[in-house]
Amino acid sequence: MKNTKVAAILNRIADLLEMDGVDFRTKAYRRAAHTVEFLSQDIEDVRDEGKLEELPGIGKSISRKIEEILDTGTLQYYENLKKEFPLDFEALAAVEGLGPRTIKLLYNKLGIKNLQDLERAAKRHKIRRLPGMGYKKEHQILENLKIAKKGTDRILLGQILPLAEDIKEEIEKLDVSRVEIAGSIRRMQETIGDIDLLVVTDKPKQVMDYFTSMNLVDDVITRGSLKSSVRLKNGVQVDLRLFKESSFGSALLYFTGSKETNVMMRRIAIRKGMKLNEYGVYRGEKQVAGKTEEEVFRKLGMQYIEPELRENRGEIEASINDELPELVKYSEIHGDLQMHTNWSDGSDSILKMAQTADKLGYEYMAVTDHTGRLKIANAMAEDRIKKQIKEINRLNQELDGITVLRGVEVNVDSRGKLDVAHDVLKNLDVVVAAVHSGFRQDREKLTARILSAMENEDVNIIAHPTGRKIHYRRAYELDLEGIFETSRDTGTFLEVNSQPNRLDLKDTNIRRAVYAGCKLMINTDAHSANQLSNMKLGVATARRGWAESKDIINTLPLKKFEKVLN
Ligand code: DGT
Ligand code: CA
Ligand code: CA
Ligand code: ZN
Repeated sequence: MKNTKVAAILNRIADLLEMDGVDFRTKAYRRAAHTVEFLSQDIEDVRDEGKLEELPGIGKSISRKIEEILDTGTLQYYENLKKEFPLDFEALAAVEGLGPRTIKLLYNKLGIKNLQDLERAAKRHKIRRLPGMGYKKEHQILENLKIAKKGTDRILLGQILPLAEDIKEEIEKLDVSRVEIAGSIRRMQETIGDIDLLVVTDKPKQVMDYFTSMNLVDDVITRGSLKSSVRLKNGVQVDLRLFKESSFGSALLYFTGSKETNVMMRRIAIRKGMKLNEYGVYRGEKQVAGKTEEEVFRKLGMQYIEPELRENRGEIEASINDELPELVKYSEIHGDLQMHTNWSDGSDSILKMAQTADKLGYEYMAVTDHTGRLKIANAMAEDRIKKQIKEINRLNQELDGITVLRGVEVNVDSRGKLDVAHDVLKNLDVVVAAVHSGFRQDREKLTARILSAMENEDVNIIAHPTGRKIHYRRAYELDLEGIFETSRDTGTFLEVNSQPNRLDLKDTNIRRAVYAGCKLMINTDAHSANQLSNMKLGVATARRGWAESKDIINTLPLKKFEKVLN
């Protein structure tokens, strides 16, 4: 169970040692970390059997350290190393291009300990004067720093969407004729900066009074007759703006953004001898459109652009040329093909998951609990997989309305092999394969692992293909074009994982995959029944990736879906 934790500490020691340069010690710790990470047994069991030193790359000294971690939860040697370099290594290392050596240089020469120090030094041009740095590197650090900082300031869409919808519903109970959520939330961007609300009302005072005194509000930032901003107790800012009915469409368009899309739209209006702003489309002084978004687009000679596409990624041109995709709809999903139950690390029973999926209107779902040797997530060994198949068969006789498919989520090991035998897999309807360890392998190795999983005939789906976790772990370095090609050639589906912090593949990669001719599946990877509703985040991501229903296999009805699986 503690394998991941032990491996993480060993890797961090290697990081810290590497600040003095790569030597035999850093290599030894990396190797040991790799061994522990890929270990098929529980590290505690190995230790109890007194066999730590028999593991590859683990000698007397590291084995003692592993014991200390297992006994005390930490390691004095590691704590001391951290004291030697009292800096926020994690945050600094999250800046692309900053490795242990550079971090040490920056600490020793400029005393840089965290992102704020780094930003100050870069802006004062102190970094370029350091040996081996120069103007270009300094500039790059500043750019990458922005990305790293943006990453942590912003909030996951999945965390904020329900809250924004609640606020919207409460305001709808007042004397209002329209309430809409605008901004990045309406575009369903994966992370968001704040909540933007637009309201039409005859009772502006009533609305502003309510808005500035909601229970959720911590602090009123500004209160005006047409715009107020508050900060909620969870730190999120909410802007509320009032508009007239006759301007609501153009206001919604403007405050939905993105900024870049707005700029392009305004140019088109000008080219047509008109003017576009948040109050309407104008010819001279006369408002010629503005009540609805549709009307504004029409007036500008454009096809309506769905909010999820408004990122200035070619949608304006496509709209003018009548070439926008017909995006997959939120209501078109017929089944969810990755979820976990209390047979592994999920919290609900198969029955509860099935009943909930049924309520969501699905025709089918697959139970894909963790399997194999990896000692995480209460994985199922082969005998339990067989038992579970029986249980699902029994349930299917009981249930009507939804079909439960028999599936597993298998691990792709360090050489691209699966951790469950073909003889077991061949009896299942759905085999989801995923990389769950060894993220530090290089691009070639990681790509090769995924390719060989795709070439395995038992595998139907590659789950969360790039492994990223928003705010936590960058995507693996992968040859995505190679993966797309093999996915297409082998008919292996790539997942759009709907977990709020995964959304993997992400929008821009979905677009590349669709362009390459791959077929995708949008799954929730739910670990409880209420997480099944995350599906809309995955669909939103697919829409942001310009996917149509023909690109998404689980838009198929069961009969056709089963044919495609075989
Ligand atoms: P966020 O809040 O950082 O997740 O992103 P947005 O897109 O919601 O940005 P926000 O809240 O600053 O503004 C909402 C929309 O208002 C934005 O998408 C486009 C529009 N907008 C705001 N400021 C400007 C601006 O300076 N120029 C233009 N053209 N549009 C703007
Ligand atoms: Ca916003
Ligand atoms: Ca805003
Ligand atoms: Zn799981």
